[in-house]
Amino acid sequence: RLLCDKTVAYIGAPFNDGQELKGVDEGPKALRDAGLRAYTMKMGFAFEDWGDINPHAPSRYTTVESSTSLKGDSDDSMEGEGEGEAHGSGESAVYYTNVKNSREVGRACKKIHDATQHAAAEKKFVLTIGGDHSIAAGSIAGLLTERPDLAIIWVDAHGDCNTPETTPSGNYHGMPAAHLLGWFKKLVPGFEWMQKVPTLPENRIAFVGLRDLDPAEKDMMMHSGVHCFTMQDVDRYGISKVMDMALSKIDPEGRRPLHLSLDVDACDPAVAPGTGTKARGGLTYREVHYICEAMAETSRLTSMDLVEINPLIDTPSEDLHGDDPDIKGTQTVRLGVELIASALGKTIM
Ligand code: HAR
Ligand code: MN
Ligand code: MN
Ligand code: MN
Repeated sequence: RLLCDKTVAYIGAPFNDGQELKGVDEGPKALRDAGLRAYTMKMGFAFEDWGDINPHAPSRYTTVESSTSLKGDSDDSMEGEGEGEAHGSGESAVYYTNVKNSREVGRACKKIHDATQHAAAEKKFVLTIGGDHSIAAGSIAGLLTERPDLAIIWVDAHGDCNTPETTPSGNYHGMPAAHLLGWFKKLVPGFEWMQKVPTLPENRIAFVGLRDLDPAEKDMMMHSGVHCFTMQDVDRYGISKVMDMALSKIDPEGRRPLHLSLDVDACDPAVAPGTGTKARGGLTYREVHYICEAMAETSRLTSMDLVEINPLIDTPSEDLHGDDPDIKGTQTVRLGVELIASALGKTIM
């Protein structure tokens, strides 16, 4: 009995305000141009393109805008160390003010939330394409609303578990997991809607591929109930054992719908050069494919994010050997199509 239909709902989240580098917002178009629709249809899936979320336009889904708002301060302020200053009304005492572009990020994430919730309600396989990893706060929030027992494999070089108190950068793409886990003590302007979203229980997320954590972030992760599998674990146990362990932690009875949040920077930069925050010593081509294949083999994978693909800084495909002629585009874009295919059940035999 399948938890979702064999229909992919493709939700483009061309969004880069959660980090500093231009280009990651071109991911959704690059994957379309690479031939993703034809590729997945050949695998027996229906493919519905739900279009791109426009982060700067009113939502095609949202009817309720947040009723709370801060008065007279700017989106991009980086004041203080994460503590809201008093702004007369006293309202800002409950707000963080150091998340960069927070209103833009928050509003875009609400639109993504609405789209993934809608697609999940229609029993689709919900495929959200970034954009930077900020979009996972929206996609997972929407999925959790519709599929409350969802469990998550978060594949990343980074923990994305900073809070506004611990972030070294102010970039929201280093924080979405912490936000979903309910680790923020105050509101973030633009993200007021998150208060109504179910909090993700700590024991329902496992991180795979970790190798670049900030000190305070590492401390919070270690002292929480989240499950962490570093690159050293991949070395020690091999990727198949790591996936067995990760899945049995987040879904001991093997009954939950599963979500894969895949940040391409989890891959080694030799495999995925087209991404903004590279970290050496990452997953090999086969290891990252194995992760997707293992998720597909559960028959419970019902949604996926693919994020941080930056076509503008990607390596041309001439440098690739043995590439699939049915996929077009640069190296990391091609990898993205192949990983989606594996997550949808493409097997070698
Ligand atoms: N940990 C750093 C920060 O919070 C860098 C974060 C993230 N980069 C990513 N996310 N690509 O996975 O700023
Ligand atoms: Mn913008
Ligand atoms: Mn990430
Ligand atoms: Mn990352």
